[in-house]
Amino acid sequence: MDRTSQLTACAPERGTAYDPPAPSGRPGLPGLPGLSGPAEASLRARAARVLAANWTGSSTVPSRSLYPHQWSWDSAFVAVGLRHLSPLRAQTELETLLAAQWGDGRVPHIVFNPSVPLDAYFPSPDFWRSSTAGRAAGAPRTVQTSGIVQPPVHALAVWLVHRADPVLSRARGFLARAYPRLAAWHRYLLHRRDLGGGGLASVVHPWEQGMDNSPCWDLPLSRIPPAPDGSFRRADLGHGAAEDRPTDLDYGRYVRLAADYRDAGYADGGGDFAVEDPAFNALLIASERALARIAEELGAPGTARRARAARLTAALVERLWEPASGMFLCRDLRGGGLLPERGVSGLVPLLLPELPGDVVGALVRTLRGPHFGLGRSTALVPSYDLLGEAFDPHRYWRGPAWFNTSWLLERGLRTHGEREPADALRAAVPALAGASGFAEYVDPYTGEACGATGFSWTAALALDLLHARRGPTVSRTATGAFDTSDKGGDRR
Ligand code: 9WN
Repeated sequence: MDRTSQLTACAPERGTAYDPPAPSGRPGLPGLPGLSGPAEASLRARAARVLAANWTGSSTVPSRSLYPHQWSWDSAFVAVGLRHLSPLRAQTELETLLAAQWGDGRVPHIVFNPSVPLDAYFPSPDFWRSSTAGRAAGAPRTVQTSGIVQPPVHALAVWLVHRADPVLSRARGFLARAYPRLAAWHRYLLHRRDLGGGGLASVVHPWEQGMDNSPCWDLPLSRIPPAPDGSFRRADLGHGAAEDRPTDLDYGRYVRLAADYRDAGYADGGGDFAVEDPAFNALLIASERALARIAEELGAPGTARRARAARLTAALVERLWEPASGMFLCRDLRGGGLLPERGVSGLVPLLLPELPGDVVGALVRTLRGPHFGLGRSTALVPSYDLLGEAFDPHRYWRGPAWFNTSWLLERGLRTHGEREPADALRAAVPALAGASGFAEYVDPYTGEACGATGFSWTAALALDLLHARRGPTVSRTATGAFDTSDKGGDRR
């Protein structure tokens, strides 16, 4: 791709009633100005309006137009931001999701809202047929869901939401009710999804990893015969620009994979796509550490969970670390090897405090070097290698920057004492979120809005980092006193 087309403006979805106006002018990248007090207050208010507009009464849709149901990892990120506005709504968000958990422990990637018309999103409930096709796997009867999963950020989110208001959390028994569900969720991933036998969880569909259209999937996906033309109707093209979305061929393959999984009763192990992904597993490990804290808060020992997190970290390094690339890569279990593409997923393990020092050093160099350009040519982390052949600054997960991955890497950098780049990300996330109208994602070079605007996790994570700029989390203890014990890393 030549540089001229890299600078072409994204074609964001037309504004809806939920989209707050973005200030005019381009954000200056990568040196973003600090926010003045009034600008910060106005940004908070705009972010809060996005979350209020996307709230359905029991959960938050990622986008009213493009994604009109509840999505799993979106809800976890949303709850992290909502906790600063309403700890009760944040708890409810996660409880609504966990209530749709299947008997085998999986937390579905979509919980469908029955009042939304079937043609508003594809694949719709009549495609997944969870309550019939998923019966053997224990799909709930009262709510329709998809049958695949998304990254397990939930225990981390539950812990952070609890920390925002421990008094309310204890009064509602929030942790006590969430804990068994989260434990079953992790059990499902660690047992049913250890398809490679090395201890890590595998994803069986690109949508499960959350970075749907990443070039990391091109090779494993190329083996999948697409669903026949005309056998499905995409709803996403009615909202987004076709040139920014996955191609029809890739969509056909997504549909085929999902239909095969459904037709096998959502039983694990037999599918043609199985990949061990660094971000998915890093989030599982971070969440396992959060589960240890939750267990301790409930008066149970967390030691076994901490030991498991340490073992999983070692397995992650052993199976997915690639020293020559200076980052983690995906392992294709059906093709038998590490996939060479550099996706942002391979940097996310920076979140983990027990990573060996040489791995941390190499990850930070890769993040700031020519492949991701952080602090040099980019202010947010691109979703894919700036130098990769498949790089496209506008196409879904093939180059643009998403706000959730930058939020995760801010946390990772801070965990390892990399204060300067962490501070820069802490400033860039809210500034670019506001300037883009809380876009779903942005061009990594220009910060221009792509995809939906008024996107929930963008607003939520901007709020969270605005809050973090004020200093350590201050929350009430059981006695009503203020507790300032959170000091960064996984205490945040
Ligand atoms: C499929 C909701 C979801 C995000 C994913 C993002 C996109 C869906 C789609 O939207 O995926 O799950 O239709 O493209 O890739 O990360 O959770 O915001």
